[in-house]
Amino acid sequence: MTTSPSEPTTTSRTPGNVLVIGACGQLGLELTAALRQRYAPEAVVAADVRPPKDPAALAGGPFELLDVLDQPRLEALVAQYQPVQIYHLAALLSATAEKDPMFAWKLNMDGLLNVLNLAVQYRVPQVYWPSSIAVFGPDTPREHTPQTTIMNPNTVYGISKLAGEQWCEWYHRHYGLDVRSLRYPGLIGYKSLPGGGTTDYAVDIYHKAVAGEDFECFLKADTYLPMMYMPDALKATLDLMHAPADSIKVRTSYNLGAMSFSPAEITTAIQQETPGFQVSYAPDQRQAIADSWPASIDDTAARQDWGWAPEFDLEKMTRDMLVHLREPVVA
Ligand code: AKB
Repeated sequence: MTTSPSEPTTTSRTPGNVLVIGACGQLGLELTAALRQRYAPEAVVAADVRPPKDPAALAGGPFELLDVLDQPRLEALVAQYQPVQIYHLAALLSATAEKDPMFAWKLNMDGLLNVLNLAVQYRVPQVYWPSSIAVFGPDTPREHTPQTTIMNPNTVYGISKLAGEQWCEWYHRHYGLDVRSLRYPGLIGYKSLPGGGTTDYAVDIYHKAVAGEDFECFLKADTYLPMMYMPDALKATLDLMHAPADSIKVRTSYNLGAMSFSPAEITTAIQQETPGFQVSYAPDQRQAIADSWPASIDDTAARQDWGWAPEFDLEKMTRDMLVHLREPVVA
């Protein structure tokens, strides 16, 4: 029987251990769960600088405390587990990085270089590292932003992601390291919360709607940004990592699109399901970050090279988010 690369099949045969760094973050929690479903749970090692707030969230497989800036500790884990894949997700996101630029640069750059160097040293077959739409800046064409275009990011986060993309390409070219990357748009999911990003409003708004409260949005009503539902982001990540190496033509990072909407549009979509939900607007410093990013993304290269196709649009995502957020919490 053949299965598509994105099908979550549990198998007792694993290719080896997988290390997820930053496993307690918004993407990390869900990606760890998806990898544990796909492989044997005990083969997927979750690591983070702090344990998960809810211990049940990462139960079922190993957890290791790890500050990715602590190179000896990272090396000890790589030597111990000999991972066949490292997913390095730990980073400071756009809004937080602007508040602590030096630490953001250190974490986002030194963390990546620690991982890349150890991957070369220990012959780790594959590394995944997320980039972001933040690599683009105010000079970039905003609509259907192409894969290759003028970049000039003007946030610390964006500068670190653009530099990181170039490092990934360099390690691939110099060492043959199979490092792969996606430029995520804002990620929206019901299982985990984002923190410190400019796109976070699009998660918070659902929680307020379900709680029966009004929402105050930190972006203007007509601010369009590229967004993606978490199941699509997980599918994209796993499909990319399981695509044949010779199909991966972009060794910096792939543009990845799914949907694009404004706060006004997501409000309307929620109101279809939750009449009476109210939103007010109080733009803060995150507005300038959003204004410097693309409104929509051209992801032709990802579609052509490894068959990317999203499943969720705004309406489908909204129905799914509200259904799941309204589910009773099982004690
Ligand atoms: C952020 O808003 O900083 C992130 C991102 C788009 O990379 N969600």
